[in-house]
Amino acid sequence: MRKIIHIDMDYFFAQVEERDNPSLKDKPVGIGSDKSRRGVLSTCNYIAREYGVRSAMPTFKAKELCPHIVMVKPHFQKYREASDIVFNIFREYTDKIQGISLDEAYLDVTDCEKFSNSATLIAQDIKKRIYQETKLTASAGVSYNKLIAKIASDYNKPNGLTLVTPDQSMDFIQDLSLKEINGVGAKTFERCKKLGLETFNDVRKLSKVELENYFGNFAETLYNYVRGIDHREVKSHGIRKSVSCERTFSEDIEDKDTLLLYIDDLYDELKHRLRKYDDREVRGYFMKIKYADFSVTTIEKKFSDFSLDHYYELFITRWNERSEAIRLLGAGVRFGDGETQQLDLGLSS
Ligand code: TTP
Ligand code: MG
Ligand code: MG
Repeated sequence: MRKIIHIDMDYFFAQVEERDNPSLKDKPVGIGSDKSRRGVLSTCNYIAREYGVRSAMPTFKAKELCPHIVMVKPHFQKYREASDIVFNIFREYTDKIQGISLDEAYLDVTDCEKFSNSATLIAQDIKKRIYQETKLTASAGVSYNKLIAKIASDYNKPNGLTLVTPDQSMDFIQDLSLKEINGVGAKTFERCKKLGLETFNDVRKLSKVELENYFGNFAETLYNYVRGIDHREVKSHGIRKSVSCERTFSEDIEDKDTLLLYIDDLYDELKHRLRKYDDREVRGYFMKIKYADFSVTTIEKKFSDFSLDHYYELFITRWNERSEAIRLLGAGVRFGDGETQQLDLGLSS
């Protein structure tokens, strides 16, 4: 049996801001730009959540729900620094660390010898060390697999520590909403509801064959999950470094306006694909161009904000240097190293 800890910092960006400005502590606080009408909140503190304010909510909506919310501009550098300290603490316990975002990771402590290999004591100690070194609280879930450890870390936020042992796990999960499962997004959940499936227990009543009819490839996983079974490893490597989309044209294109239209297209597709990675920090954006003679060039810039204009700009800069027939165009973004933060990509617009 493995020993997995899932750690997630509490209202991370907002907690860092509170730490550095204690006058915020008794007020509802949202993190995000106050200026742009289209802005959304990265997160908010727990006082703001009492008003129904949530991550990714448009700022104007948050202000409707909570007119006295204090908006604070994000300071990503600070979040990254805090995150680096936290991840360095993790390394004192194990190498098997899977960073999910700046504030969240899975640790496999099956082979950790500290505290006589008690995962609960290890988690407690990690929380203590995090607080000592950053003055920030985290919540931890301790269990025998990733699925349950993650749900457990969310169970008693903030500053919680929840252990779920194998013999407790069925009681723990049976009435949970299927939404708690990574991979059951809003769409899948709607489909489940239409089938009369809302909780783990509802799904447990179905046979494998029935599940296969409803969920295809996802059936086996789901069948296991609702029984508290999850074989996924804590993967310390192989985090995706970039996402991009490409078009190879059936005929080389030399007309600038046509190429710009293809960039529109690529941008839309990229934006769509990035929805899956909304927990990753975008560090840069790039374009790839392959010319008719098969020579390839990549143009790249640091991330400021995600917009079509930046891709136009990259392209035109290059086009002014070399305007020749093109056989392939690509557009992409580069992510940080996995121990990263989330950014507003404007994907909700
Ligand atoms: P989360 O861990 O999802 O949220 P949180 O730490 O703010 O609150 P909780 O106590 O419930 O864990 O995300 C971590 C940080 O990532 C969050 O502080 C801000 C950022 N973030 C975004 O920028 N956009 C988002 O949509 C989400 C969900 C998070
Ligand atoms: Mg968090
Ligand atoms: Mg998180």
